[in-house]
Amino acid sequence: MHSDNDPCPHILLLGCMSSGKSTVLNALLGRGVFPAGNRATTAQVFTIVHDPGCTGAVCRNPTESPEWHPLTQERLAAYNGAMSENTPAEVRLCLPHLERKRRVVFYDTPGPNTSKFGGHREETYFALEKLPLTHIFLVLDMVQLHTRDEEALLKDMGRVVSERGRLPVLVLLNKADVIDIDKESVRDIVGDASDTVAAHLPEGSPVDVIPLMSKGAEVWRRMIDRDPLTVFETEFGQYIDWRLCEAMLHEARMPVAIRDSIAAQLEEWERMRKFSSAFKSSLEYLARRVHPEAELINKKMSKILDYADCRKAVTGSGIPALEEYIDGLEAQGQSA
Ligand SMILES: Nc1nc2c(ncn2[C@@H]2O[C@H](COP(=O)(O)OP(=O)(O)OP(=O)(O)O)[C@@H](O)[C@H]2O)c(=O)[nH]1
Ligand SMILES: [Mg+2]
Repeated sequence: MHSDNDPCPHILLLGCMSSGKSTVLNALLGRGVFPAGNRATTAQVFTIVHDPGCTGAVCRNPTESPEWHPLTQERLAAYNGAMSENTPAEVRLCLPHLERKRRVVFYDTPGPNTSKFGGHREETYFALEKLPLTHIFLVLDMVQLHTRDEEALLKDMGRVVSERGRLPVLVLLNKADVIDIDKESVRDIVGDASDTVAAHLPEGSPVDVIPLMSKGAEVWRRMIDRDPLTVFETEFGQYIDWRLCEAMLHEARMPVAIRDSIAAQLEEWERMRKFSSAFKSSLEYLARRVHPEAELINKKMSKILDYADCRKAVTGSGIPALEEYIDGLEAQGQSA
């Protein structure tokens, strides 16, 4: 179905346990299919092939059988940990928000720092050392920077990058939603993360940084699709600090064209939100004063109002910036 020598980006998602690697994939897809949770969750490597020509999302576990099945959360949960060593389960899908018409291969890996499952570390290091990679997306948890585990992973990543040759690293600073913008500086956190990662890489290695709210993006995209959410997810999706989104966009270290594009989209959705809320106020006025049926219309309208909010929130989550970043990647420098 695809070959490892495919001249397209081959991206390793690397990071400590629970930093949000699988959630980034769910956010890109706009569905909650990749196993994610607050404990050591992904147990083996998953190969995810984005193919713009793919009409239905499918998956298979070559350890079990070569047959493809419709992609569901249940099926991936059943595969997770049931594969032979170094034999990734495979997913084939079309990520709906990537625009460039070419394949992109992602490898989701287990956080290597669980003391309970030694095999997780081996799987991840197999992926880091042996898979045909062109890029590393290093997912760091904003709440858990500078842990010993992170330090150990950065050291190993640096060693492998030196051995393998050119392998650009993009830092995804995830869980930005936990930042209290009145007390913490996004600029300082981004600068610190960038310096820390660069210090572990060969001199002059490029290190870009995109702050993300990947769980938020997943939830807002699912709200737009009317996908059933858990109570926790619904609550999670209620809150967003627009000042934080602005700061994330300003402080991200990525091509200027992406920043400009996202800033324009944010403005557009802000206009839509204002328009929607003005419209809603008029309808409320009508409902109260003039037309007894206006209340009904108003109920229908509130869905659209949620829509403009959700679209702006997704835009500010960093995930569309990541998508433009992926579209801009060149597969050069492929090693292995
Ligand atoms: N607050 C917040 N939580 C997030 C975010 N992204 C992910 N999480 C939560 O963090 C937990 C871990 O997410 P996963 O995606 O499973 O992390 P992972 O890196 O794949 O973890 P392993 O597979 O165990 O290595 C889950 O409970 C997610 O809901 C985010 O942007 N903000
Ligand atoms: Mg995972």
